[in-house]
Amino acid sequence: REIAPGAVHVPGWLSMDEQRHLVQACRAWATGPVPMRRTRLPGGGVMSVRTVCVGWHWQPYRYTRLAHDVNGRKVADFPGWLADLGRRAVAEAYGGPADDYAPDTALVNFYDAEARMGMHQDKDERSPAPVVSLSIGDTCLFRFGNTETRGKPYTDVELASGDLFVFGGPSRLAYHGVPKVHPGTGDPATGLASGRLNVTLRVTGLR
Ligand code: MD3
Ligand code: FE
Repeated sequence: REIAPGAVHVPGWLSMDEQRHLVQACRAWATGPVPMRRTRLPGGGVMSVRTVCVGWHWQPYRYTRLAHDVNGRKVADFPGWLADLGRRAVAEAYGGPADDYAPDTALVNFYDAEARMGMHQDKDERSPAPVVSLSIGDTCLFRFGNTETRGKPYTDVELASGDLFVFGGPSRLAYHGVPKVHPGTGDPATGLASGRLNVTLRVTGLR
């Protein structure tokens, strides 16, 4: 389950109850103060993924308290139960206590059947702490690359509903992306009728 140093995949980690709870929470955030939207990129492009942020607002390529690029409002507070889930996730992946892991932001990405995410690095956080990724709904093809280039070598992994992935240490700055979602592969019992949700927990290093 260690794909690369610090990159640990735990298939089926979330229970069905936890997945349902996360779907409900994502629904509330998606219609909250700063609604879920396709992020506009500085070059004029628009992401195919829909995103809503919790705790801090991410806009390319920084974190802010207010969503200046959407409606100027403050995003929803980061809940304590989500930080607890993050600590349990890091403890599970790395096999030890993670009491010092204090995520303060979540990026919730929704993929319809056509959505993709190109190869990129997550380097807007000013903390070396790991990123926790939770997947719900349709299975996707996840591409985990290297820290030097967008291209090869990379490892392809299928991410299914309930899967946990933790990216820390030497993997924290690796290129990664989602080249494909497999429509109709999710279980509607999660509360998600179609598409894929990915929730990433992060430490911004901001205050
Ligand atoms: C590896 N999300 O939000 S999750 C992102 O499925 C993002 O929505 C994808 O890439 C998604 O930035 C991939 C897996 C993931 C998330 C963060 C990482 C892998 C990562 C940060 C560093 C290294
Ligand atoms: Fe990313």
